Amino acid sequence: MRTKVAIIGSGPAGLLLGRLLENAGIETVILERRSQEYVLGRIRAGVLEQGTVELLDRAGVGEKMHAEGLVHDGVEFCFDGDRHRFNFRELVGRTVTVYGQTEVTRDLMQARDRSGAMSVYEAENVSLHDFEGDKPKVRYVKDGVGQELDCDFIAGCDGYHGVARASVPENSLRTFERVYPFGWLGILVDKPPVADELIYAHHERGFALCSMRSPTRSRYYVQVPASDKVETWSDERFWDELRRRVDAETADNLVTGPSIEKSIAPLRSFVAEPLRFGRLFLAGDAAHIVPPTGAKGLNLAASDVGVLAEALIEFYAERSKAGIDGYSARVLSRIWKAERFSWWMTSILHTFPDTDAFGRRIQRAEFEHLRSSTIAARALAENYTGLPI
Ligand code: RFL
Ligand code: PHB
Repeated sequence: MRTKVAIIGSGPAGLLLGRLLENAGIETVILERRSQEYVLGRIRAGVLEQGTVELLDRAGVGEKMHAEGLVHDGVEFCFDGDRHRFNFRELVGRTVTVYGQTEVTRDLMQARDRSGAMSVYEAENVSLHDFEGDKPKVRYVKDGVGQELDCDFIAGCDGYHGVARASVPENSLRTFERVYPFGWLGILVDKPPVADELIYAHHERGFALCSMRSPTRSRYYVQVPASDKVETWSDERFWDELRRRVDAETADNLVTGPSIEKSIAPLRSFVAEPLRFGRLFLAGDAAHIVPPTGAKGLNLAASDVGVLAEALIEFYAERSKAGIDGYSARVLSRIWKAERFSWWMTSILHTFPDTDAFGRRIQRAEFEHLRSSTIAARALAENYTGLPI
């Protein structure tokens, strides 16, 4: 079998890259380890930057997002019960859209199904070969039968635990990492959200986030120690803890109910460099991880593949290697800025086991600066709504 671009992974990065390339007449095959249902069952990101919305529009999959997504002009911070709203539209003239990763993934999968492009789900033992030369190939097993896919390029869009980054010789890759001593316990509930916009709450008991998926479906998170097990968190315990970390008005207005999903996500910052090895590219979570505090993971995945698609389209149209040669440096510049923002948001909003009284005063001073200085607030708004590529 032969294709132009073999894409490993059917998450948002792989699916969006596939869509952008197929729209330009470049044939792709997506190989995904899991089933389609499994991929759609993962509850993850909720906030899309304006640039991500524009890219999904360009890919021709924006219709449902515009019909059902919630455009938010700002977010609120709640620091030890004191609330402050950041109005992004006023500060930087930009907004974000609340539309779940599950929906983005479903829209992209449906568009791919309609186009007839090939996706292989439950592809086992995917392995990458000869990407340092001109004729890379990918081997995999489907229904017990070994397969080989010849291609021009391989896009590693297979997430943090994928095979693509692991296939790169260790001495060709430099990695940078920070692991945080806590995770986010998240629940999804079919009840209306407590507020019109997201509330990021700092409290000495730990961080909390009030988010949403729709006018009738809410998503809430509380910071928990990295060692906590989800089984020890009954719904009641979760709601009690959330109420203690937000202001009194929010606590009173919470509409609680049985959780329909509950899971703990560890927090990590990670970057690999470079992101191109001959004819193999890394994009999305395969290349970098951010803690979810800045809502950047899915958005970075989208901007990576936006740049990669442009580079590959240029290669096929003009036989120019300029775009693919520049891919790694171009995306890493934006990735590091998003890493910095996500690390900073995490640092000011969470309670760290080793934070002393001095550290707590510094966190408070960050909040006071943000709420009293339009310049500081504009920097927050510029980063949250998305830096240009
Ligand atoms: P994904 O989504 O992990 O998809 C990778 C796919 O590759 C498959 N795969 C393989 N396929 C073939 N062979 C192999 N050997 C393979 N190994 C793996 C996997 O099965 C999977 O289907 O990566 P991608 O596409 O790069 O997308 C990245 C995003 O999923 C991620 O960055 C975001 O979810 C992060 N994130 C958030 N991002 C935001 O922009 N805004 C948010 O509000 C936000 N909130 C979050 C988040 C992530 C969270 N968790 C659970 C990590 C909230 C949470 C709780
Ligand atoms: C979410 O709704 O899942 C969400 C929102 C904002 C974040 C992280 C996660 O920063």
